[in-house]
Amino acid sequence: MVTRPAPTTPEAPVRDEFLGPPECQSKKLTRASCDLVFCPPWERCIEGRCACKPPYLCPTEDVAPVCGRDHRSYRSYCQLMAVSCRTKKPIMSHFGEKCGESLPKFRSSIDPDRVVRVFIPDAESSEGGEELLVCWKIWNMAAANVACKENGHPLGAATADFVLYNSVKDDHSRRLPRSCVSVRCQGYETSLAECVIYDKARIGGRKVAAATCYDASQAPKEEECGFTCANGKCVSLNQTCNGVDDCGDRSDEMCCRDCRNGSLRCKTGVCLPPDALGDGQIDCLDGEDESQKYTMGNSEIHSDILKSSQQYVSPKKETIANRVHLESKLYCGIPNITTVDDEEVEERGRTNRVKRVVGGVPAKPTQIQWQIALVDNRKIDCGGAYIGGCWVITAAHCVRPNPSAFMVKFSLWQKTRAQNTTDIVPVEEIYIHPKYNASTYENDIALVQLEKLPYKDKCLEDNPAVSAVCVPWSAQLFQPNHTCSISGWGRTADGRASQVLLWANVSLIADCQGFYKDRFKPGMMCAGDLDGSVDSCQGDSGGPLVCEDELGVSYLWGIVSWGERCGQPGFPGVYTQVAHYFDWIRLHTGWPAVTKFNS
Ligand code: 4AZ
Repeated sequence: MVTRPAPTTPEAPVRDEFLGPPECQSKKLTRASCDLVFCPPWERCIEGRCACKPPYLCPTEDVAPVCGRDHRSYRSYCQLMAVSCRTKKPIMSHFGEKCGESLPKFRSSIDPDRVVRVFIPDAESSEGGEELLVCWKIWNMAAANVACKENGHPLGAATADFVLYNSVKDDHSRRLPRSCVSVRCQGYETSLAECVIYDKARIGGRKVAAATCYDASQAPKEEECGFTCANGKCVSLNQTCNGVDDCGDRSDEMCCRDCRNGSLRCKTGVCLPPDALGDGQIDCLDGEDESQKYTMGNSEIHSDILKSSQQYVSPKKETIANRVHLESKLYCGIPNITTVDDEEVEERGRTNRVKRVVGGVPAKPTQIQWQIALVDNRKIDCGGAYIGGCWVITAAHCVRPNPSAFMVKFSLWQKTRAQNTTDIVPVEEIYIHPKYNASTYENDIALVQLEKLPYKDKCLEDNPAVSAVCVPWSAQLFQPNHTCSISGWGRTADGRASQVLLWANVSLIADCQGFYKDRFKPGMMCAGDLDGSVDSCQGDSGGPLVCEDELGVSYLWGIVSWGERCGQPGFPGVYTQVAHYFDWIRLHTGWPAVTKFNS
């Protein structure tokens, strides 16, 4: 196989309207930066990096067996990839039960004239499989990178292009295949065997896929490089922020102000390829790529691909099934709407509009289903949020390490009167953040573990008016100016605590350091509006600040913590940033209780 020098970029423009600022570039973000993107199902997110999962953690439902190049049969694609992830060797051969020594395994090669060949095993055929070329139609750098990596070039491809089939020489020693298959890779793959392979077709006189592999020794110098990938590879500037993983580590798609050629930009600054929209698999952390605006036209195209891929099973199907499975284990962030009764509520907040500090309106009796009231020696001075299982999150300044002094009231509306859905649960244990500082309110977060019901493995009876809110695993999930909501029984403008649960919308505010100077510490976050008309106040502490993603799933984004009085213009409310404490929360609650896809 030949390698050509990587294309030189004539001049390297310093600024680019698509590529994000140098501060972001210097972070060397890649596909493993799971504050910004999802890890594949065989990896999980630990401290912001995707790490290999133990194979036994792979889901076992809706999976198909796969055959490895080691002649071993694996239960699922996820299991094989988890092993491959640990050993750093490509193991995948093909989907299917048959995997004996006698059955040839998947392989790919790149001819001296750059034509890409694949051998696809087929237990039914007499030769044990078939050699094919790759169709040019959807061939791109992400796929060419995988082909080159698989054939001994760690930095992947320099170019993904085509060769005219008629010009390909039949070199007698090897028969030239008459058919080609379409290969769609995302870029994480270590072998073309791991990509979606579909649509076998006769080639005729058309173009077939070719790749020039990247040769680091002949690459342009750093100063002359359009964009230097995190892995050191050099790509041209117009290959960045186009949705395609040209680098091979996705670093060219991670820090984007805007995306080229109409590819979608997630709010985290990551550009997605067009085929990621509405394909049933969430790629943006907030689910924007699967929200209604994208699922309309696109789902047809995708079902086409799935139909034609009948011939060769696609790993994407299993990934989607894995996600559905993980999602079904963890139910959070979606209130039970049938129980939000809207008839019986007098919305006094609308009619006699006293300006309350929270600027809020009374909630409906079972509207905020994760809101709890923390009872401390019969008094309610704090709120909290139910995150599922036996766990409630509140502010550290609301509790002491004395569980017997506390009770948790679920589905409370009027502060002093239970409704028929109200449930009162004793507290088993209180975990205050070990670095909580009572004078600065740093790390103002605590976990309240509920007592189990007698002879049961759960802590509260099923209650249609109680739902868990999701715990965010990434501080990038919501951005400044996002509108979220707060709720509580705290003080209103007249200085008195509210008798019914109030709620209000607030915006997330960036650069809070500017308002509070060095009183503002890591792990804190501001929200409200700068004229001070909406704010949380004394008595709301520990209560939830909740943000909804593009799919309508609610996350506990903040915990009411402190502020310079209440409703003071220029002094927004300060909240504990829950995502900042994800690893600490998970340490106590365990993985399954809080983790959605990145587990
Ligand atoms: C408090 O004293 C308190 N304006 C809570 C929230 C805010 C101020 C004070 C935010 O518990």
